[in-house]
Order: sequence, then structure tokens, then C-alpha cells
Amino acid sequence: MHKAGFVNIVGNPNVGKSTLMNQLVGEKISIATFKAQTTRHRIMGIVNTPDMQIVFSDTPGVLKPNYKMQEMMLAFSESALADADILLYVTDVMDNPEKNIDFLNRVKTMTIPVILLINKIDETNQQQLGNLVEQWHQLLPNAEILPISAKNKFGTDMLMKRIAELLPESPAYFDKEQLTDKPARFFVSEIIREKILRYYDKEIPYSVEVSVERFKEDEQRVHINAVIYVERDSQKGIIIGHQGKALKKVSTEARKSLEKFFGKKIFLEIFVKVDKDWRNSQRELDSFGYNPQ
Ligand SMILES: Nc1nc2c(ncn2[C@@H]2O[C@H](COP(=O)(O)OP(=O)(O)OP(=O)(O)O)[C@@H](O)[C@H]2O)c(=O)[nH]1
Ligand SMILES: [Mg+2]
Repeated sequence: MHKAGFVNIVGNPNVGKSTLMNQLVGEKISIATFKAQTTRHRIMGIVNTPDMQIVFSDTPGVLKPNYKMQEMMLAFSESALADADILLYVTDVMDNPEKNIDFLNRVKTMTIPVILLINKIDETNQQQLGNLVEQWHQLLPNAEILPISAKNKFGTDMLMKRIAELLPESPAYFDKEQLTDKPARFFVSEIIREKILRYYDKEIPYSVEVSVERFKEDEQRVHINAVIYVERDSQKGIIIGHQGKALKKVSTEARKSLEKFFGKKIFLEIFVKVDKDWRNSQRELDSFGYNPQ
């Protein structure tokens, strides 16, 4: 008997969805940072064993859209409600359940197994956790509740065991060698964007998109040309920084991470361009790969 299915990870921003998926898959597939709205796409991470295939999907944190890109982000989160065999609803010990109550109410009516994960329990105590479990039990009476710490891998083995039990009987959906649904270029742009989330503040990380214009791989090396798109001229100046220092830092750190990711020497060239109001242009968003089904 072979089991396979879609295990979709949803929840409010910054609760640890991407950290969790990376731990469950055992690879750094999805970027995770201390800033909310890190994840913008639906990203699959696939766990394969001879008799099982678990297709995890990491999704953007649920939000109320203020511009078109955020509408696309929400659509990715919603798509994960449509095709899940098992839903992992992630919350953390600071989260406010009322924040996106409409989304939560949709989760409440789902008939598939829902596991509610209370993450970051390393940041709370027994009593507070007891209260949270009680509160969430009222909100999602049909969900199984599991307290975890994704960062410390606490509770994740038990979660994997439970997923394996709940997974439906099915042939594999993807090639058993496949680890994700995204191409190499996607990871290049995400790794560069991760550095931007880390090294710039205010609106900068949210005004940036990274596009990989050239990706040429041979035995020993990968040559990459990437463009950082910003919305305004002033942002271009901030990205580049005084005497180009800020961009140099991003470039150096991205190259190091890319070398780890690909296990090869990386030649990376990054350019900065202004693409006015790209976050509200459907055409630009399409070209950047925001295509929720
Ligand atoms: N203390 C603690 N921090 C955690 C834990 N899991 C994740 N974090 C931190 O929480 C922050 C957000 O993690 P992400 O995995 O990016 O969260 P996310 O839900 O994917 O966020 P978005 O993509 O923005 O919706 C990061 O700083 C993580 O290191 C945990 O178990 N304990
Ligand atoms: Mg994320």
C-alpha cells in the first residue's frame, strides 16, 4: 500500500510556517526571517519514502490585502485550503486568533483532518500554554492540537508520525526524486530576497522583487545575473547604499548562501532597476510568477 497527499501549511504571518516546513522536509526550501510577510508564494517541499510521499505546501501568512501583490499572496493561502488532504493550521504563543477570523472560520468548516499547531512553546510556560490549548479548542473544536517548537524541532517527530497515519492511500503525485515544485531560479531570487529582508528595514523589503535574468550552470560553477526591482528611485539609492556598500553586502551574503545551496562556486552579478508601482501591476506580477490557481 502506498500513501500520498497534500499537507498544506497555513496561518497568520510570522508564526513559523516556513521554519516548520523546512524542519519537516529536512532542507532549507522556504526562506524564513524575523519579518512578517516573508513568504510570498506557495512553495512545495516533498518528503519521499519507498511507500509514502508527503507534499507539504508552505504559504504566505494570511493578510488583508492593501495592493495587488498581497491579493496574490492571499490567493496562494486560499488555494491551500482547496486541495489539502491534511491541513496544518499554525499559530504561535503571541498570535491573535481574531486577526483573520474569516479565514479561520473557513478552516473551521473543513471536513479534512486539521491539525492545529501551537508553535514557539519555547517562549511560554505550562500555564499559558494550557490556556491557549483551551482557547483554541473552543475556536476549532474538530482540530487535533499539538504544541510544538519548530525552531527547536520539538514535537515535529510526533507531527510527522501523525501525518503518516492520516495520509490517504494514493500513488505518488510527483517523481520520487523531486524535492520541490520550484525551479533553481526561484531559489536564487528567494535567497537574494532573504538578504534584503535581513539588511534593510521599513518599506524596502516589501517594495522589492528579485528576478533572475541569467542562470548558467556547468560542472563547477553557476553564473547568475539577477535584478532587484524597486518601486521608486529613492529606494534604488537605499538598496545600493553609500559607495555601493549596502548592495555589496547583499551580494556577498547571497553568494555565500547560494554556494551552500548549490554546492558549487557562484558568480553573481546584481543590478538594481526601478519598476514603478510593480506591486499593483497585474502584468508585472504575472511576469514575476505570481500565478495562484
Ligand atoms: N522562539 C521561536 N521562534 C521561532 C520558532 N519557529 C519559528 N520561529 C521564528 O519566527 C520567525 C518567523 O518564522 P517564519 O518561519 O519565517 O514564519 P512564517 O509563518 O513563515 O512567516 P511569513 O512567511 O511571513 O508568514 C523567525 O524569526 C523564526 O526564527 C520557534 O519554535 N520558537
Ligand atoms: Mg513563511
